[in-house]
Amino acid sequence: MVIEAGPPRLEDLGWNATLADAHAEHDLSGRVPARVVAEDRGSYRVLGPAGEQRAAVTGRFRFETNDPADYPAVGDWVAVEAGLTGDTIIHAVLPRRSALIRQAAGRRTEAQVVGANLDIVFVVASLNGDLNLRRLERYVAVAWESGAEPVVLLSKADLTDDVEAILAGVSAIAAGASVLIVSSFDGRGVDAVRARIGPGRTAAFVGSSGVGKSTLLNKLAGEERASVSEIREGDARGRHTTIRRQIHLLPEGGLVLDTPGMRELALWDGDGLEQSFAEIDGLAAACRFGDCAHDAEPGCAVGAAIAAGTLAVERLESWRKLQREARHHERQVNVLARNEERRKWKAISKSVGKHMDAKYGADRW
Ligand SMILES: Nc1nc2c(ncn2[C@@H]2O[C@H](COP(=O)(O)OP(=O)(O)O)[C@@H](O)[C@H]2O)c(=O)[nH]1
Ligand SMILES: [Mg+2]
Ligand SMILES: [Zn+2]
Repeated sequence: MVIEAGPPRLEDLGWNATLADAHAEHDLSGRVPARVVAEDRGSYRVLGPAGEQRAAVTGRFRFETNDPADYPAVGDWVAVEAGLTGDTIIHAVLPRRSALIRQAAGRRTEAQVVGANLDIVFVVASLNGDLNLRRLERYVAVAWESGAEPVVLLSKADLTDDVEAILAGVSAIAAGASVLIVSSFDGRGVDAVRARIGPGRTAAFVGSSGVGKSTLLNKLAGEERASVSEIREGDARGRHTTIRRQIHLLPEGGLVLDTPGMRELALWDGDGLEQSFAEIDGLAAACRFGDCAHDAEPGCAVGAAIAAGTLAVERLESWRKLQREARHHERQVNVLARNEERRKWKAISKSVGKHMDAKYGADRW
């Protein structure tokens, strides 16, 4: 690929005064800022005024960092130093303004940062006929949780004549997020998406695989950046062709993070639920009992809304399910945190003990 415009300026990548202050505060003299644009099992690509380079964290960083969520993630701003040979060295991660976090796949309870410093999270769902409102609801909750602005993108608009009916259902669960209709095939809505991103801003595309995220990215970029998996409509299980997460700089400005379809998108904590299910929270405030479980109690405003048909019972069920999930997860995290605390205190008291022994003799205290 021919690079015509040369390396981007920091502002094009989203650099701002807050980040500049953080960078100065960290006393990172001699280190320059760069943005992590790709990650693949501990190996990074960073983009800065020096162009795009391979990068790795220092041994010291590894030694001092226990929580996987504190490692650089795609979208992070990092302080780097050019290595004499080989990889650029990452010394520090600057504080994140927002982070899209999911529970890492598998059995271990671990936060995985899908994208950092995002301005907008596009939750993409296809209008091809098997739009799953419950799954969409979950994605919107995770998007709210990130601290970025969630926007629902209904893709493949060329495949349906019934946008209005679907739109009504989606708006009911979108919870304050705006909803855009797009088709990468006929071009509908693509400019609106581009306008939402805008120069210096970072957007992420999330959603099941096969919904058209990579195709839309290519459309926005005006060239093939990500490979598209050919799926037959009616067999919507797209193959995973977007292997790694990567941020792409758009020609008119703005950055897009394309993500592979995520099978397990569990809520990290319950923070996003209040916003995603704001109408249920609002109703609950009017229940007669403060601890109403909305389970046939007298004076239950949630039950009344269901009876009146203004609240869908499925919506209440998803809210309950996601809350249970968040609570379960919180418990797991607490157990892990306690174990970690215990381990730390053991180490500290051991070393304090040694220190006291040396100073006062082992039998003096
Ligand atoms: N009809 C229609 N098909 C689309 C559209 N966008 C993507 N596709 C098709 O959907 C399939 C999956 O697209 P892809 O971009 O790989 O989805 P991703 O997994 O979300 O990245 C491919 O066969 C695309 O050609 C669209 O706007 N309209
Ligand atoms: Mg893709
Ligand atoms: Zn109630």
